[in-house]
Amino acid sequence: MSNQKLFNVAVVGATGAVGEQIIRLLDERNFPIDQLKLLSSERSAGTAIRFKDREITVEAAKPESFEGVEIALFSAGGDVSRVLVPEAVKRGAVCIDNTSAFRMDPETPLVVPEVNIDKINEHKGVIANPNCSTIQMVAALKPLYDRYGISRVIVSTYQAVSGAGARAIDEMLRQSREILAGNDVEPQILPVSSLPVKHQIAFNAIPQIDKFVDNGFTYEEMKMINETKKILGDESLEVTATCVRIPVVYGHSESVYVELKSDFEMEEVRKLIADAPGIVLQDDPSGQEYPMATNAAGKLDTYVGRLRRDLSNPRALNMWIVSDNLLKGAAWNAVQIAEYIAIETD
Ligand code: NAP
Ligand code: 3JN
Repeated sequence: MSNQKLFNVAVVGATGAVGEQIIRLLDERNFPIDQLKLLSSERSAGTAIRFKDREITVEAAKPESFEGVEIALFSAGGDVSRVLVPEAVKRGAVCIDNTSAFRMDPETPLVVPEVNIDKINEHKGVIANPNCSTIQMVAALKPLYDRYGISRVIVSTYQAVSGAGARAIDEMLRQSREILAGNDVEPQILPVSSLPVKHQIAFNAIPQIDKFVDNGFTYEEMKMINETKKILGDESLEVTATCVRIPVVYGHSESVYVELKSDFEMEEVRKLIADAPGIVLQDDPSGQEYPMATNAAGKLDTYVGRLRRDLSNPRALNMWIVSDNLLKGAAWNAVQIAEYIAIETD
C-alpha cells in the first residue's frame, strides 16, 4: 500500500482542445488524484467524459466549484481565468493557468519546468503556463543562454491551426476539401474569429495570429517577446517575432536566429542541445533529418535541428524548433508543473 498523497483536482475547460489533452495526460501518467472535477461553460455541462474506469459528468464552472479543490488547471480563456482563478485561490487551490491572464503579473511565476522550475515555490496561488510558441523556444534556448549568454533572438513562427481551437482545425480541413473540389470557400474563423475580416487558411500562410497592437506587432508576437524575457529573467534580451498561421493541424515550427554573447564551437552547441532536458536533437543534413510538425505531433518533447553558424555573424546561430503546441505548448507543460507540485507537497 502506498502512502502517496492524493489530490482533489479540477480541470477548467475540460471539453476544449487543451482540456482534453490535460485529462488524457493526468490519466496516462497516473497523476495522484482523489477526486477529479471537470468544468466547462453551461453549454457542455452534463457531458460525460471517461477517466480511468469511470465516466465523469462535466459541470458548469462557478466559484463554489472550487470548494475542496487543491490543484486547478485552467484552459478556458483569459476572461474565465480572470474571474475564476481568484475564486479558486480564495478556496485554497493552487491554479495552473494556461491563459495569458496572469502571465505578466509580477506576483505570478511563469514556468517552463526545464527552464525555471525553481520559480514555482514563489507562487501566491497562481502559476502561469507561457504561450505555446514561447515554451518550445525558451526550452531550446536555455542551455545556450546558460553557457554563452544571449543578446538577441529573431524568431519567425509557422503555427498549426489547432492553436486557434477545434473550429479552426475544422475550417482548414473543410476549405482544403472544397478547394480541391473546385469550389469557392467562405472563411469564417481565421485569423481571429472576433474580427470582421477573415482569410483563407487552406493552401495559404497568414501573417497574423491574434489581434494587432498599435505598435504593428500582434498580441501573439508581443507574448513571445515579453514572456521570453520574463522566463529567462533578462529584460536586456532583445527579442523580435513574426508569427504566421500555416495549414498544419498539430505542431508549431520556428525559425530562430540567436546572437550569443561569447564565441562558441558548433560541436559544443550540438552537445548542449542534445543533453538539454525535454529536447531532442534531430539534425543530420546528409540524411535529410530535421524536425517536422508531422513527427512532433503527439510527442511531449521539443525537437531542434538545422543548427548552423550564421554566415553574417560568427557569434550567431540559426536553428529550427518544432513541438506539439497542444502538448509541450499547453497541456503537458501544465501537467508537468502539477507533477512538481504533487511531489513537493507529498
Ligand atoms: P477550445 O477548444 O475552444 O475550448 C474552450 C474550453 O473552455 C471549453 O471547455 C469551453 O467549454 C470552456 N469555456 C468556454 N467558456 C467558458 C466559461 N464561460 N466558463 C467555463 N468554461 C468555459 O479552446 P482551447 O484550444 O482548448 O483553448 C482554451 C484556452 O487555453 C485558450 O483560450 C487559451 O487561453 C489557452 N491556450 C493556451 C495555449 C498556450 O499557448 N499555452 C494554447 C492553446 C490554448 P464549452 O465546451 O462549454 O464551450
Ligand atoms: O494561436 C496559437 O497558436 C496559440 C494561441 C494561444 C491562445 C489563444 C487564445 C487565447 C492564447 C494564449 O495562450 O496566449 C490565449 C490567451 O490566453 O491569451
